[in-house]
Amino acid sequence: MRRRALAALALAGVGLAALAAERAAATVAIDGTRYAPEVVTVKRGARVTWKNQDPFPHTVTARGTFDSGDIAAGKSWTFTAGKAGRYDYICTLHPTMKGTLVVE
Ligand SMILES: [Cu+2]
Repeated sequence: MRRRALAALALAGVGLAALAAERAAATVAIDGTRYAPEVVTVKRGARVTWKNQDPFPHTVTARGTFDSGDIAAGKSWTFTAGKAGRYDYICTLHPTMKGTLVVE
């Protein structure tokens, strides 16, 4: 019985660790000339990675805050969200592409 309770506690610990990791990192796909999801919310200090799945380059650009430069086809770019705020960004190559990063 005691062993079973300990096993349950260990599993709960793994769940919490997974949750913490989820808050510490997020991924945004760039696919079909769109960011998916368009709005992503993370905790301060989280690493956010954009993965370009299109066969041509894109950027992730929030003027004055962050700018990936060209992300080639199949490549990714990671930004560490250091400051709380709401950051609207675009792709400078396709300015109709819009996304928002919310840092809590
Ligand atoms: Cu683009």
